[in-house]
Amino acid sequence: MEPSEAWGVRWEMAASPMAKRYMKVATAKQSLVCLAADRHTMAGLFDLIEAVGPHVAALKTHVDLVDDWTPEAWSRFCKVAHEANLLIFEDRKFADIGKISRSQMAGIYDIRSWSDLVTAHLISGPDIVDGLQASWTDVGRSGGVLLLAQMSSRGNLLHPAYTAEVVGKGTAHPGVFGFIGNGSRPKELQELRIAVGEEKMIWTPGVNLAVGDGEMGQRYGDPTEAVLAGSDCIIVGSGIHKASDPRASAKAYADASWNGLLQRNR
Ligand code: 5BU
Repeated sequence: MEPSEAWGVRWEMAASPMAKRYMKVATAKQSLVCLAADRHTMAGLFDLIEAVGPHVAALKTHVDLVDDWTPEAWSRFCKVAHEANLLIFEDRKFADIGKISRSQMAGIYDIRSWSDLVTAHLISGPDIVDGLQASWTDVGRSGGVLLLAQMSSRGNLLHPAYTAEVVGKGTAHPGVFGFIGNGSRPKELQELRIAVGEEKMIWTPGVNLAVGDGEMGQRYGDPTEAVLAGSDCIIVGSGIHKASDPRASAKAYADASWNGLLQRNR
């Protein structure tokens, strides 16, 4: 199937080359799954990528939670991810002023040199997006920012008025790839999609086939429902990496998300 057929209006409206790249990969793999690769060792990460690579379209990392992290091992890991045709998304949740966020993209982890996407809060104002974009330019690369418009955790402070401001500023900025929405609440997600319109991506954590409450305030919603409500990518962590058979689990999430997309565009 061609991406234009699978994605319909989103494909036509998406202005960002990174969004097009994601939709192509997702179509080729028939999977709208971003794996939250929250394993704490490099070996665990390599195992995971090998097991699930064919069934996921992107890889979400927390580079600072790996116990035995080294620049060499990480660069090998990113190479393997590229070979597996995965976008790399560092969920760093930047929140500082523009110039410091730009510097934080460098430093020991040098996120600007290997990330295709990063998350940011808009709490410090819109210049954070320019700071992050400048850091990719500094190394001759390009990337996209996902702004946190909602979160999946209970009691979070991203209230509707805040969400509306993030969406208003973010939709107007070409450096914004899209928004993080709450995958655990389809109704909130539908409202977010209406506010965002068709041009930008909405990616959603808080998704698990076992719907309900997770650890420490995490909340989970159903993958197909999230896509039907307007999510373009379900971010799944423990549902895959803690499963007894991560590959089979990744395939199950891929099918649930892909079926959701086909139903949505029917
Ligand atoms: P889980 O194991 O599927 O619960 O992992 C969820 C991942 O998504 C984890 O890496 C979080 O950092 C990330 N996440 C989230 O759970 N909720 C949010 O609102 C945001 C990110 Br933003």
